[in-house]
Amino acid sequence: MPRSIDRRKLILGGTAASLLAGCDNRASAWFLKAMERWNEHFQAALFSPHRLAPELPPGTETPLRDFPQYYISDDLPEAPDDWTLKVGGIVRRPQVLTLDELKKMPRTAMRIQHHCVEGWSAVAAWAGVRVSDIAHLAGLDPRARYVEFRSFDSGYWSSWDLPSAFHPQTILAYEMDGMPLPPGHGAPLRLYSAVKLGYKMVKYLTEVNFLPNRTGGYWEDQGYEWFAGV
Ligand SMILES: Nc1nc2c(c(=O)[nH]1)N[C@H]1C(S)=C(S)[C@@H](COP(=O)(O)O)O[C@H]1N2
Ligand SMILES: [Mo]
Repeated sequence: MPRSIDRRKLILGGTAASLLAGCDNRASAWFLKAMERWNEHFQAALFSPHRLAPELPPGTETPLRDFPQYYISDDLPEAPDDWTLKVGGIVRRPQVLTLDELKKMPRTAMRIQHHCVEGWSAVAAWAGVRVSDIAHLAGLDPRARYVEFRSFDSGYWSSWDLPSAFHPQTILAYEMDGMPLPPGHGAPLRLYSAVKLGYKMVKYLTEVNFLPNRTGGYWEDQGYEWFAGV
């Protein structure tokens, strides 16, 4: 009896050890991908498009000077004078929107906490246009399942599942703490959401593309989790 238990331990131990040590790289890569997919399904199943994240009371904002500014470019990304937002992919009415046009659309405001995977968090009040309102304006094709966000910051980008993008607390923000979005935080327009980690919230937006297929992102293509729900 003790001998057969030892044998089982040995077999299990051997399999786990070869995966962990990366002896068989293809097998362990496959295993990690499978785990990520499983985890993503699990998170997507827990995710409710109707559940609102708690908002924070006025006065809880992190002082602006203490709210970190992250961009991959060497220098502060600067919007061109003729900046517009292009809305495309599989939509019936592709759009090219100016900031004024965006500001005339229904406004959504929220005061929420930011979570960066690097271990910091901060609070700000954001205001802008819901991604769902943008999709409505552009006439979303029912085959769309994902949406890609692109920026003028050295090609930084990300892609999202539609339920998260259409959550009522997912907006394209042009205002932070009652002021025009500062250059360090993504001026003139950035994605902001209560339901995703920091790296999903693309700043310095140029394009929103609704797609039938899932793509990647700047950090996602380097191994960061794709779903990245909060
Ligand atoms: N265009 C662009 N968007 C971006 C990034 C970036 O480098 N470039 N960094 C992401 C990361 S990792 C985080 S945590 C947040 C940081 O937002 P903040 O600069 O307003 O704190 O922006 C996200 N969006
Ligand atoms: Mo981040």
